[in-house]
Amino acid sequence: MTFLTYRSTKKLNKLSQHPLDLTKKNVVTKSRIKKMKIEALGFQLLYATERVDEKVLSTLFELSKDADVLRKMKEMQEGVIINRIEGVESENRSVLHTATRDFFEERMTAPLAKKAADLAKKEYDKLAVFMEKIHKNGSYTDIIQVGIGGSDLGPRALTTALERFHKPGRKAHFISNVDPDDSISVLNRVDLKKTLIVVVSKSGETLETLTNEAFIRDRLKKMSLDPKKHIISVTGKGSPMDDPSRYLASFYIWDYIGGRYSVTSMVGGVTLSFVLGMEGYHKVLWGAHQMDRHAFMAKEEENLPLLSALLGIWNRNFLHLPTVAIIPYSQALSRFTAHLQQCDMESNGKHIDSFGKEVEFETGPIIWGEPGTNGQHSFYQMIHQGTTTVPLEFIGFKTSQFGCDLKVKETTSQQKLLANLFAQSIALAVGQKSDNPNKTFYGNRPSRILLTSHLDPETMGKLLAFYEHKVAFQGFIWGINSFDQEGVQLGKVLAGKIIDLFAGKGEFPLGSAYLSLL
Ligand code: G6Q
Repeated sequence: MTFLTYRSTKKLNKLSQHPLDLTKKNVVTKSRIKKMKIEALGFQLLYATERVDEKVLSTLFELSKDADVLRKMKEMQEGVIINRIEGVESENRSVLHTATRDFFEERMTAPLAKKAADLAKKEYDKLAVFMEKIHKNGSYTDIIQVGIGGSDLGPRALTTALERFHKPGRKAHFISNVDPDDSISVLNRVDLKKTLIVVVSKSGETLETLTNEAFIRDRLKKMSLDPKKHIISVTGKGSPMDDPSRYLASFYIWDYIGGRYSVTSMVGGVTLSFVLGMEGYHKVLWGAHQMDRHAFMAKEEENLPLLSALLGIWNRNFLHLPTVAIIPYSQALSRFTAHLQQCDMESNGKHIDSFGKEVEFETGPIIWGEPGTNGQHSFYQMIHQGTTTVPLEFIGFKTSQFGCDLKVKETTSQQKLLANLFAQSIALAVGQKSDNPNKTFYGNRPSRILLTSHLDPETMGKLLAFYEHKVAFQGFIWGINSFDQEGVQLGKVLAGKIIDLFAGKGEFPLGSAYLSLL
């Protein structure tokens, strides 16, 4: 059976002919808002403003059973080889990012998962010893993470989100782009004498990262600084970067940890433990681990990432909405949507299923977003009155991170922030009738809110894993492989050919045409 042939899919198709009209009187009511929610691990997922009724919901849960997603989630975490396309050449391996945080009391017992978790714990312990030395030594104040894509976005998002918890006097910087201005602007900001550089590349052969490493080595040399006292590597065993003699310290990751799922591995671990301390990084892992277990152990009806995945499928495949805006009402999460954009679009932007067959339905939507309330003063016009309906996923916190706030006109800034979040979800759902077409809001623009108390390292870990598993659940339902990324290869190959042209080598007529315009 496949997504299109499940009985539940057929039922949902019928139900989608007349989706719930949120603009009708007495639909979005106080009792609906209080009732349409699930709660777990300190999070509430509020979905009263989605276009679903009880019938649609129960059928969505049928869909999750038809696709057997809880079993698949468990199998993923056990190390079953799910990163594969049947019958054609593919990566053909396990997907075990959850092993990078599976060293708490309750652990996976399947041999592959256990082995992966043991290896991850070994790296974690090695990091703890290294960080202890670094902290004692006290001569490093800054760290620069050099990496791109999965080796940049997640670590950058979490480091930014947890700035409130950074140790005093510790700063993190990131260089990702091969644009030389990216390197130079960071290098101009730090005192390299007091700076650690962590070069992160799973493959050890990414053009941008190797170029930027060379850029930094050159700078260190010019300052008569020894790279071996400053540069740390994180890479795969046997990669071109796997040469511990060139680095102050070397850490490993494995091929079964996808780049975009690697935040909790050493890919994010070095920078996070530098700024948060080992205990802060440990809390992130603990949070993620709790969500990992919840994702396969909680019943369908109580499962946070699964419900979010199902509501997303309803919007994408049955209401045919092409995009999703993820809007955190939290400045700390200003880089989080960029990470989720990669996590979701690189995972589920696929045109074939796991059997190599062309899919005849829509897969991953376009993911984008910026924090609220800022977005309200920019693209919300289109969201409220444009011709494309954009479902929203809001993230909100009851209290601020710093706890430093001021009452202005009887309310705190945090209350104003939350007021805006709730107002938007209501306005988008119910709309506004008016005789003036310019002031008419059609409503029926779906949204849901993931609400929790505050953003700390443990919550951040949960939030990260919530989204990783939401993406995985959607892939399981569609029957696609969410864990490879062939789509980024072609551009890389052609860039290589054009780089050759710059170096006076090779032939590539279309590339030469561009070069002739320079
Ligand atoms: C993520 C992708 C991709 C990758 C980067 C960097 O899932 O595979 O974004 O992370 O291309 O790759 P390296 O870590 O190998 O340099």
